[in-house]
Amino acid sequence: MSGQLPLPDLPTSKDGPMPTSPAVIPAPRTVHPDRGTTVVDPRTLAALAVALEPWAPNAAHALRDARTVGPLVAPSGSAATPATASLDATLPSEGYALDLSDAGWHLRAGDAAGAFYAVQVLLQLLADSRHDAGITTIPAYACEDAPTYPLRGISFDVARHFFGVPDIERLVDLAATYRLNQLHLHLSDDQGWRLEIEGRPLLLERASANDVDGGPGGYLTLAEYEHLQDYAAARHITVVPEIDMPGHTHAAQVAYPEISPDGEPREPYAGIEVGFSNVHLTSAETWSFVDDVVGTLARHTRGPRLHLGGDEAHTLTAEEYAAFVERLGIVVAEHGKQLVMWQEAAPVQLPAGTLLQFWTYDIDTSHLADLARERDVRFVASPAPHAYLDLKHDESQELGLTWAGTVEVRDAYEWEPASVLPGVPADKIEGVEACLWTETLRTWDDVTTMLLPRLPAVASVAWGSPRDTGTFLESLAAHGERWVRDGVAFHRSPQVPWR
Ligand code: TNX
Repeated sequence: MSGQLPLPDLPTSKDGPMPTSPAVIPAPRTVHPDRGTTVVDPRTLAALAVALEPWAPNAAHALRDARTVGPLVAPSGSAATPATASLDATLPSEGYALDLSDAGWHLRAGDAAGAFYAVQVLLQLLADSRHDAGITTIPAYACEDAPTYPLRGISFDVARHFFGVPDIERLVDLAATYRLNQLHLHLSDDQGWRLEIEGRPLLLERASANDVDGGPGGYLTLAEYEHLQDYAAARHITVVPEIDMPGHTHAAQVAYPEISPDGEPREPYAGIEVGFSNVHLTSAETWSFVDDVVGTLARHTRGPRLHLGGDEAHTLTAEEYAAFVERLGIVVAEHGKQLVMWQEAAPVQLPAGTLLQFWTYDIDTSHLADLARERDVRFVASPAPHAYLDLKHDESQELGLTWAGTVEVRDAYEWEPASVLPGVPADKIEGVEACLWTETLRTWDDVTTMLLPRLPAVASVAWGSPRDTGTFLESLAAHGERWVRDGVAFHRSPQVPWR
């Protein structure tokens, strides 16, 4: 876990003319003022990758995929700009410093993750490079940077509509660009079950070939799940799997009717209602099922955390809910993992170190401050009006929901985690997670249309970037050019001065 650094007071540009700052998102903490440009030489890039390889191989690998605007050739008749890359123990975990000029390209980082993030910044500069008379240049950039929050995530609902390995990989790539470090996969819901579970073959046979509107559905095998974790780890991203209980369980009940309160068979569900299902709370059948599920997740998840849902169990009384969730916490602890739950679980006695994910103001939040003071719990901020990227950008957008209003790019950018969780002190906030639910999203283009340009906004909040809306929106315009080049669908928010 990285330490929390105080944010420096940086001047903002709100009053002056629009700056033409390099389009780096999230903006680093400290960026040195305009120092002109530096020539991009492929030999310098290669030397930097070689220097990174021994201690930051993921960063070296990412750098070898660097792309520039126009062909990249070594300037004739001159020696290459030298490059160095070093591990610097004085920098915080995930922190880094870059100093790029024609005198030398220098990278320092507190650890391999920091080096990876430095390279992500460099890749953004290269993607926005200038190419003139055969010479490629980028700004002579120098910055020092570290994240404020140790957890910076994106959650992806592959239960309402299934998205498989290639799409999840693409999402990991996008998350890495914006220096996120957690991918939370929502792997079960009323409409479908999406992960192979040892000893429970009927989950895949009976409860996965369905999604909202009766689409084909799908699932991840455990081998695919392991592969995705490797893919994510190579980008310094940890996967947190979520299986939702004790509500959102209709699909599980289709597969194993004996875990239902009435034990009756059920047909697959293809609607988008929430809050109507729950498992039998105390039966041996249910708890043997829970043990199989948590056991499989624990054995096959590399990261320390398992998310067990706990949201919208509207069919239960508070006492029934608390008894079930308390026992769930014990099972997860017995399997050696840390628990994450949606905020509804706040009143329940949960294992020390549990993370509670805040998402809505629609349920009573008055107890959160007491809880933060009295118990060993920490919070993840996913407030729907800012971080729910499945909500429409504006009323005219066809995709998306509106239950918590609309979320324009400025709404996703202009907020502070410590101000949105009522009464919770900043040091109890582990981080920020953007959420992408997929009731209305069917294709990868739908996914990126909702994520872009808002994921970079939430990522800036999660990183703890010094906020400057004008500069940020300008930077998005530069990133938009790249999305156009790469054929990535995005929402042309009228708030962004697209180029
Ligand atoms: C609320 S967020 C839900 C999800 C829906 C989402 C739609 C949460 C913990 N529950 O079941 O998909 O809203 O925005």
